[in-house]
Amino acid sequence: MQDPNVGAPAFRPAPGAKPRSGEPELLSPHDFGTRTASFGAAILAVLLAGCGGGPPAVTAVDGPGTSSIKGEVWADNWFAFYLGDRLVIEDSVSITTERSFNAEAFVFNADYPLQLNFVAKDFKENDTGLEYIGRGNQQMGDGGLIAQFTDAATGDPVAVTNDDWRCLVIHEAPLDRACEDEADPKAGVGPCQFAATPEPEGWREPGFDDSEWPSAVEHSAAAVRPKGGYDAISWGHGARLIWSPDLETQNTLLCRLTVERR
Ligand SMILES: [Ca+2]
Ligand SMILES: [Ca+2]
Repeated sequence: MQDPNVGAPAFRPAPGAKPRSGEPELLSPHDFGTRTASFGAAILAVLLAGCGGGPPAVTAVDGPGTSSIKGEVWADNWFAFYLGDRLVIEDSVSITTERSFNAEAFVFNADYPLQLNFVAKDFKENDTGLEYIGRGNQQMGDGGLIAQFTDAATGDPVAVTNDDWRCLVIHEAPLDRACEDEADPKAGVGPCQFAATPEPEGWREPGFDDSEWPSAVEHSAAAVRPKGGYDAISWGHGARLIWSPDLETQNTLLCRLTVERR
Protein backbone atom coordinates (compact mmCIF):
# COMPACT_ATOMS: atom_id res chain seq x y z
CA MET A 1 0.00 0.00 0.00
CA GLN A 2 1.30 3.43 -0.91
CA ASP A 3 2.28 5.68 1.97
CA PRO A 4 -0.15 8.61 1.70
CA ASN A 5 2.61 11.02 2.81
CA VAL A 6 5.02 10.10 0.06
CA GLY A 7 5.09 12.86 -2.47
CA ALA A 8 2.69 15.00 -0.46
CA PRO A 9 3.40 18.74 -0.67
CA ALA A 10 5.17 20.39 2.28
CA PHE A 11 2.49 21.25 4.84
CA ARG A 12 2.46 24.34 7.03
CA PRO A 13 -0.55 24.65 9.34
CA ALA A 14 -2.31 27.97 9.63
CA PRO A 15 -1.29 29.85 12.78
CA GLY A 16 -3.30 28.53 15.69
CA ALA A 17 -4.42 25.43 13.81
CA LYS A 18 -4.14 22.18 15.71
CA PRO A 19 -0.88 20.59 14.56
CA ARG A 20 -0.74 17.13 13.16
CA SER A 21 1.22 14.81 15.35
CA GLY A 22 4.95 15.08 14.90
CA GLU A 23 4.76 18.59 13.50
CA PRO A 24 5.88 21.67 15.38
CA GLU A 25 3.06 23.83 16.68
CA LEU A 26 3.11 27.38 15.31
CA LEU A 27 1.73 30.00 17.67
CA SER A 28 1.03 33.63 16.91
CA PRO A 29 2.24 36.01 19.64
CA HIS A 30 -1.41 36.46 20.67
CA ASP A 31 -1.98 32.72 20.99
CA PHE A 32 1.25 32.35 22.87
CA GLY A 33 0.21 34.98 25.42
CA THR A 34 -3.26 33.49 25.83
CA ARG A 35 -1.97 29.97 26.27
CA THR A 36 0.73 31.07 28.69
CA ALA A 37 -1.89 32.89 30.76
CA SER A 38 -4.28 29.93 30.86
CA PHE A 39 -1.38 27.63 31.68
CA GLY A 40 -0.44 29.96 34.53
CA ALA A 41 -4.04 29.97 35.78
CA ALA A 42 -4.14 26.18 35.64
CA ILE A 43 -0.90 25.96 37.63
CA LEU A 44 -2.30 28.42 40.19
CA ALA A 45 -5.51 26.39 40.51
CA VAL A 46 -3.49 23.23 41.07
CA LEU A 47 -1.31 24.96 43.67
CA LEU A 48 -4.37 26.32 45.48
CA ALA A 49 -6.05 22.94 45.43
CA GLY A 50 -2.88 21.42 46.83
CA CYS A 51 -2.87 23.93 49.67
CA GLY A 52 -6.54 23.34 50.48
CA GLY A 53 -7.53 26.43 48.48
CA GLY A 54 -7.79 30.09 49.31
CA PRO A 55 -10.73 31.53 51.21
CA PRO A 56 -14.01 30.38 49.71
CA ALA A 57 -15.85 32.82 47.46
CA VAL A 58 -18.54 34.70 49.37
CA THR A 59 -22.05 33.87 48.19
CA ALA A 60 -24.55 36.72 48.45
CA VAL A 61 -27.95 35.35 49.47
CA ASP A 62 -31.05 37.42 48.73
CA GLY A 63 -33.64 37.82 51.44
CA PRO A 64 -35.41 40.26 53.73
CA GLY A 65 -33.80 41.87 56.78
CA THR A 66 -32.10 45.09 57.85
CA SER A 67 -28.85 43.56 59.14
CA SER A 68 -26.25 42.03 56.84
CA ILE A 69 -24.60 38.99 58.38
CA LYS A 70 -21.62 37.03 57.09
CA GLY A 71 -21.59 33.33 57.77
CA GLU A 72 -18.63 30.97 57.45
CA VAL A 73 -19.14 27.23 57.87
CA TRP A 74 -17.09 24.08 57.61
CA ALA A 75 -18.77 20.69 57.96
CA ASP A 76 -17.81 17.04 57.77
CA ASN A 77 -19.62 16.13 55.62
CA TRP A 78 -22.61 18.32 54.82
CA PHE A 79 -24.84 21.04 56.22
CA ALA A 80 -27.92 23.08 55.49
CA PHE A 81 -28.27 26.44 57.23
CA TYR A 82 -31.64 28.02 57.93
CA LEU A 83 -32.51 31.42 59.34
CA GLY A 84 -35.72 30.52 61.11
CA ASP A 85 -37.68 28.58 58.52
CA ARG A 86 -35.83 30.15 55.58
CA LEU A 87 -33.17 28.05 53.88
CA VAL A 88 -30.15 30.34 53.46
CA ILE A 89 -27.56 27.98 52.05
CA GLU A 90 -26.73 24.34 51.60
CA ASP A 91 -23.25 22.91 51.45
CA SER A 92 -22.41 23.22 47.74
CA VAL A 93 -20.62 19.88 47.61
CA SER A 94 -22.95 16.88 47.59
CA ILE A 95 -22.67 14.60 50.61
CA THR A 96 -22.23 11.70 48.20
CA THR A 97 -18.94 13.18 46.99
CA GLU A 98 -16.12 11.15 48.49
CA ARG A 99 -14.18 13.29 50.96
CA SER A 100 -16.70 16.11 50.61
CA PHE A 101 -14.82 18.56 52.80
CA ASN A 102 -15.16 22.24 52.01
CA ALA A 103 -15.96 25.55 53.64
CA GLU A 104 -18.70 27.95 52.64
CA ALA A 105 -18.83 31.73 53.11
CA PHE A 106 -22.00 33.71 52.52
CA VAL A 107 -23.73 36.97 53.34
CA PHE A 108 -27.42 37.17 54.12
CA ASN A 109 -29.89 39.68 55.50
CA ALA A 110 -31.65 39.16 58.80
CA ASP A 111 -33.62 40.85 61.53
CA TYR A 112 -32.86 40.30 65.20
CA PRO A 113 -33.41 38.17 67.14
CA LEU A 114 -31.67 35.65 64.86
CA GLN A 115 -32.82 32.06 64.89
CA LEU A 116 -29.82 30.11 63.56
CA ASN A 117 -30.50 26.50 62.55
CA PHE A 118 -28.30 23.79 61.11
CA VAL A 119 -28.96 20.36 59.72
CA ALA A 120 -25.56 18.62 59.86
CA LYS A 121 -24.85 15.21 58.38
CA ASP A 122 -21.94 12.87 58.58
CA PHE A 123 -21.94 10.73 55.45
CA LYS A 124 -23.32 7.20 55.70
CA GLU A 125 -23.90 4.80 52.87
CA ASN A 126 -27.12 3.51 54.41
CA ASP A 127 -28.77 2.96 57.79
CA THR A 128 -25.85 0.84 59.00
CA GLY A 129 -24.15 4.23 59.43
CA LEU A 130 -21.09 2.83 57.65
CA GLU A 131 -19.16 4.06 54.65
CA TYR A 132 -16.84 2.24 52.22
CA ILE A 133 -18.97 -0.84 52.84
CA GLY A 134 -17.29 -4.02 51.66
CA ARG A 135 -13.97 -2.26 51.14
CA GLY A 136 -10.82 -2.52 53.21
CA ASN A 137 -11.52 0.81 54.86
CA GLN A 138 -15.15 0.05 55.81
CA GLN A 139 -15.79 2.39 58.75
CA MET A 140 -18.27 4.43 60.74
CA GLY A 141 -16.94 7.78 59.51
CA ASP A 142 -17.04 10.84 61.70
CA GLY A 143 -18.65 14.27 61.69
CA GLY A 144 -17.89 17.82 62.78
CA LEU A 145 -19.24 21.33 62.33
CA ILE A 146 -17.85 24.80 62.92
CA ALA A 147 -19.41 28.14 62.06
CA GLN A 148 -18.93 31.81 62.75
CA PHE A 149 -21.24 34.69 62.04
CA THR A 150 -20.13 38.31 61.92
CA ASP A 151 -21.76 41.63 61.14
CA ALA A 152 -20.91 42.12 57.47
CA ALA A 153 -20.65 45.89 57.90
CA THR A 154 -18.51 46.10 61.04
CA GLY A 155 -16.90 42.66 61.32
CA ASP A 156 -18.19 42.42 64.90
CA PRO A 157 -18.89 38.89 66.08
CA VAL A 158 -22.54 37.85 66.06
CA ALA A 159 -22.40 34.15 66.92
CA VAL A 160 -20.01 31.18 66.86
CA THR A 161 -20.54 27.49 67.31
CA ASN A 162 -19.85 26.38 70.90
CA ASP A 163 -21.67 24.58 73.68
CA ASP A 164 -24.27 27.35 73.89
CA TRP A 165 -25.92 25.63 70.94
CA ARG A 166 -28.43 22.81 71.37
CA CYS A 167 -28.08 19.78 69.09
CA LEU A 168 -30.56 16.95 68.71
CA VAL A 169 -29.43 13.65 67.17
CA ILE A 170 -31.98 12.32 64.67
CA HIS A 171 -29.90 9.53 63.12
CA GLU A 172 -27.63 7.23 65.07
CA ALA A 173 -25.97 4.12 63.64
CA PRO A 174 -24.60 1.66 64.22
CA LEU A 175 -25.91 1.24 67.76
CA ASP A 176 -23.19 -1.38 68.36
CA ARG A 177 -19.77 -0.37 67.08
CA ALA A 178 -19.02 -4.04 66.31
CA CYS A 179 -21.05 -3.46 63.13
CA GLU A 180 -17.97 -1.80 61.66
CA ASP A 181 -16.22 -5.20 61.56
CA GLU A 182 -19.12 -7.15 60.00
CA ALA A 183 -18.17 -8.86 56.73
CA ASP A 184 -21.61 -8.14 55.26
CA PRO A 185 -23.23 -5.39 57.37
CA LYS A 186 -26.98 -5.05 56.98
CA ALA A 187 -29.00 -2.24 58.54
CA GLY A 188 -31.20 -3.50 61.34
CA VAL A 189 -29.39 -6.86 61.51
CA GLY A 190 -27.19 -8.02 64.41
CA PRO A 191 -24.96 -5.22 65.67
CA CYS A 192 -26.06 -2.91 62.85
CA GLN A 193 -29.21 -1.55 64.47
CA PHE A 194 -30.02 2.11 63.99
CA ALA A 195 -32.19 4.84 65.49
CA ALA A 196 -33.77 7.33 63.12
CA THR A 197 -36.39 9.90 64.06
CA PRO A 198 -38.08 12.61 61.99
CA GLU A 199 -37.29 16.28 62.50
CA PRO A 200 -39.51 17.63 65.30
CA GLU A 201 -42.38 19.71 63.99
CA GLY A 202 -41.53 23.42 63.97
CA TRP A 203 -37.98 23.03 65.28
CA ARG A 204 -36.69 25.86 63.09
CA GLU A 205 -39.19 28.38 64.45
CA PRO A 206 -37.86 31.03 66.85
CA GLY A 207 -40.38 30.07 69.53
CA PHE A 208 -39.61 26.33 69.48
CA ASP A 209 -38.89 24.95 72.95
CA ASP A 210 -35.46 23.28 72.78
CA SER A 211 -34.98 23.13 76.56
CA GLU A 212 -35.03 19.32 76.37
CA TRP A 213 -32.35 19.22 73.66
CA PRO A 214 -28.80 18.41 74.80
CA SER A 215 -26.14 21.09 74.65
CA ALA A 216 -23.73 20.80 71.74
CA VAL A 217 -20.45 19.12 72.60
CA GLU A 218 -17.22 20.95 71.75
CA HIS A 219 -14.65 18.67 70.12
CA SER A 220 -10.94 19.32 69.62
CA ALA A 221 -9.42 19.68 66.17
CA ALA A 222 -7.32 16.63 67.06
CA ALA A 223 -10.52 14.61 67.47
CA VAL A 224 -12.31 15.94 64.39
CA ARG A 225 -9.19 16.15 62.19
CA PRO A 226 -10.78 18.83 60.00
CA LYS A 227 -9.83 18.55 56.36
CA GLY A 228 -10.15 20.50 53.12
CA GLY A 229 -11.38 24.06 53.46
CA TYR A 230 -11.09 24.31 57.25
CA ASP A 231 -7.71 26.05 57.10
CA ALA A 232 -8.94 28.49 54.46
CA ILE A 233 -10.97 30.35 57.08
CA SER A 234 -9.58 32.33 59.99
CA TRP A 235 -11.71 31.04 62.85
CA GLY A 236 -12.01 33.57 65.63
CA HIS A 237 -14.22 34.83 68.41
CA GLY A 238 -14.07 31.47 70.18
CA ALA A 239 -15.60 29.40 67.37
CA ARG A 240 -15.39 25.71 68.27
CA LEU A 241 -15.90 22.46 66.41
CA ILE A 242 -19.14 21.02 67.70
CA TRP A 243 -21.16 17.83 67.34
CA SER A 244 -23.15 15.61 69.65
CA PRO A 245 -21.14 13.41 72.07
CA ASP A 246 -20.23 10.69 69.54
CA LEU A 247 -18.51 11.93 66.37
CA GLU A 248 -18.75 8.49 64.75
CA THR A 249 -22.13 6.94 65.45
CA GLN A 250 -24.29 10.06 65.59
CA ASN A 251 -24.78 10.87 61.95
CA THR A 252 -27.47 13.52 61.58
CA LEU A 253 -27.96 16.46 63.93
CA LEU A 254 -30.26 19.43 64.21
CA CYS A 255 -28.52 22.35 65.92
CA ARG A 256 -30.05 25.67 66.90
CA LEU A 257 -29.17 28.93 68.63
CA THR A 258 -31.17 32.10 69.21
CA VAL A 259 -29.18 35.34 69.08
CA GLU A 260 -30.51 38.54 70.63
CA ARG A 261 -29.09 41.82 69.38
CA ARG A 262 -26.04 42.76 71.46
CA1 LIG B 1 -17.48 12.11 57.69
CA1 LIG C 1 -20.79 8.20 61.16
